[in-house]
Amino acid sequence: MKMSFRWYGPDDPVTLANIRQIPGMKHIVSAVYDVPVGQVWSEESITALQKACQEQGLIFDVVESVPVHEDIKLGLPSRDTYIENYCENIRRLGRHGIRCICYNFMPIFDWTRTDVHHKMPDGAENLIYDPQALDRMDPLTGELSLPGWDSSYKKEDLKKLFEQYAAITKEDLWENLRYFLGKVIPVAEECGVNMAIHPDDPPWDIFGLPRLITDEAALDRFLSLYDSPCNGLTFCTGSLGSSPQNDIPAMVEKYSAMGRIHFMHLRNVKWTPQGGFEESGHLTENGSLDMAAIIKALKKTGFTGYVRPDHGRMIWGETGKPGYGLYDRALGAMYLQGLWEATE
Ligand code: DNO
Repeated sequence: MKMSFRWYGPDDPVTLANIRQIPGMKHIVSAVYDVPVGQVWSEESITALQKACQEQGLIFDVVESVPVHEDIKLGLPSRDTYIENYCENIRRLGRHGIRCICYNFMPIFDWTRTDVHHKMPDGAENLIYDPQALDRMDPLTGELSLPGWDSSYKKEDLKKLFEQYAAITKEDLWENLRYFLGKVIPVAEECGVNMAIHPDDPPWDIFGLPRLITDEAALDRFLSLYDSPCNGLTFCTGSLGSSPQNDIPAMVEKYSAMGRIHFMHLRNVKWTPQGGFEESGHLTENGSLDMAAIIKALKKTGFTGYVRPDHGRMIWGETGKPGYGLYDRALGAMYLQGLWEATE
């Protein structure tokens, strides 16, 4: 496995100089953040990221994310222009040494939590999802601040998007995903780039919006939409694992054996009696997932793709982007590498 760390670019309070000091850390996962969704990334911005990583002895070869414009998900006539821009981004990134692109196909909202500063008994802060709290949130009237949330939306844009999604079914969304893959995967193949869809987080519908990538049946269906090694997965244990119905070690073993996992997001979650979850420390005993069994499944299937320690808690007084501080993710990286070494 290739150990990587997500870095939000020069504005990230976590610096590359910090990241390089984490033992075993070699690869950087990043993105160009100053371009609106759907536009082409400038060669200069990509080169600048690449250069900054090289200067710290790190390799920038994974992008998370090239976001998919809502018109593509909605299947609007304008989608072809946005898909062409997407393909151009794949070409440019491929030329700059990017081997894996992570993206998602969730309508409007990316990952969603109901509290990103939840105090744990030990004083750490974590992120939680409480279904009752979600029911009380109204994205159209309330002041919304979600972690994976594009804050550039105005209320009226959002209202229009909700109306547009009300007119499409889950099957329409699958069809729009198939159309997208039909155009981008051949380009990815030519450029030697692996596309890796991120599962929906949480893996169920929210705010009445349809979500697709939620369980094993959905992953099977997704992979069969375009049968190419380049059409693969970001297997996020915390996203799929927040549903107790998903057997995470078995799913990891299955898709890794097929060679269709290009990127692993590794973190633990703890299910709550209310049907929600808390993001716990990475350790198996902290949550509901068997992290050692997941690593063993990767080892058994000869996994050589990218791995990153996913969300950490905020500990030791650190402040910053919820889920993306330095300290707890660094602890996660060490724990995961320890498990990996123990399997050798
Ligand atoms: C959350 C992340 C997601 C992920 C996107 C991929 O922490 O894993 O926001 O980057 O869903 O497009």
